[in-house]
Amino acid sequence: MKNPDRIGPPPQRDVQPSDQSDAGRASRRVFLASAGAGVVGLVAAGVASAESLADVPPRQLGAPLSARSERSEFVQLGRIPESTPGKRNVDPMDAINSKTPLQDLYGVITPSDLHYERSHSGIPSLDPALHRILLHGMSHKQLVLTVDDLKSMPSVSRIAFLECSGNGWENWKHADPGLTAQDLYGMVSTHEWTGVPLSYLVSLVGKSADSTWMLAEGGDASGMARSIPLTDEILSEAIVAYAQNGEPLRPAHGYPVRLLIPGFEGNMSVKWLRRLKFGDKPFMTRWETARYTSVMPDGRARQFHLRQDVNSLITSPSGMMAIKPGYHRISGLAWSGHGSIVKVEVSVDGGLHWRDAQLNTPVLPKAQARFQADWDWDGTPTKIVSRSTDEKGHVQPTRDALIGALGTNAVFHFNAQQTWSVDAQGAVRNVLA
Ligand SMILES: Nc1nc2c(c(=O)[nH]1)N[C@H]1C(S)=C(S)[C@@H](COP(=O)(O)O)O[C@H]1N2
Ligand SMILES: [Mo]
Repeated sequence: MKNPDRIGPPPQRDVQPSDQSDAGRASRRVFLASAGAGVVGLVAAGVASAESLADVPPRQLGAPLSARSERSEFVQLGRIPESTPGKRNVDPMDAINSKTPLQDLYGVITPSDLHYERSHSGIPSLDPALHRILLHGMSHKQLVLTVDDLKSMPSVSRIAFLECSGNGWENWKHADPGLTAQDLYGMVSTHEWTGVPLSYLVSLVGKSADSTWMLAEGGDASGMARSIPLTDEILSEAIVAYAQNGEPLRPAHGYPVRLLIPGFEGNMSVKWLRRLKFGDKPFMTRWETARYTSVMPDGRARQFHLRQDVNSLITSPSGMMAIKPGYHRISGLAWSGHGSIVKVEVSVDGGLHWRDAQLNTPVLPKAQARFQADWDWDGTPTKIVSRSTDEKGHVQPTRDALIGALGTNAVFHFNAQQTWSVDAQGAVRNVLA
């Protein structure tokens, strides 16, 4: 639109309009959407046609270049620190989680400063020159490695999600309608991780053949220590990582070195790693006897539920958003600790009918995948929901099926389908189903 108050010289016209009259101008600014135009027509709905540079703002003088770039002043992105579970706006001293703003992000890689944080005793500041990693137990050699030793070894890089087993725990018993995608599922993020393959270190110390478990211990005050089963899968995929998204690990994520076990519950990816001990049975730390167990409906506790199951959610539109009738590009994230996502289905009528969403490529194993689907909302109240399937054939369960199997005493491993309701005003809210 022509702005009479425009400051600066009039922009160059590179397209000659055939009709300069206001009426002609307005008539050309009709909506491009037309019947039967399919996806393209839908996408263009609401987009006015422009005809020359007079319709776009002029060029601008720039700010000086800098050593480190910041986000635009027009972009507000942040995590939400909380105490557990679901207590928000807490004093950061009391926070134990800080959640990723899933609904504000694009693609599948989480910016490093927005990767969720889960730390049981704060964030230690470890000097890499002083830090050491002890390798011992049932192995032929005992070794103490420096961080430089690790960096001089063969390395791998891998894009993988990390997810706290507590992710989604708000929805076990009831659905708080005031929660956003971030509040509900902000404890999953995807990064590119770089480090030494665990298998390389295992061969370096000569792990004895009957050592089938490994204790991983962190250097923070919490005494975080987990027993890791040394399956072929974990031996071939685990990384002793020192970098994330191209830079050294950030302190909150384990600087200078952490374990990364793709596909398994986040607490096994021990941060600030100080020791790996090989053994022939689980070490039964308090983290696996008291902490990361789930009380089943019959009262018994389930231990070593280690893998993160198939999961997905629609991030746009999602909780606490407001939408208008008309075209919407549904977008969301799907992931599975079993491997690659092969299918995501979307329902816009509360699960009565399903259709396949588009999966953005590449779809990587044990990484988040981005899905999209077209939706023309007619303005009547409804419910939208997604359901993912992974390469091993696991289908994301309904909430009823998950509760039927695990009851509601459990806190961890909630991977049920997430339903958002949309009311007549277009308000999007968290509901059970
Ligand atoms: N040493 C140590 N390692 C730890 C933790 C911790 O508190 N201390 N938290 C664990 C938990 S519960 C999770 S979900 C992940 C979170 O990793 P992130 O903060 O890098 O996202 O780290 C795990 N590793
Ligand atoms: Mo966690």
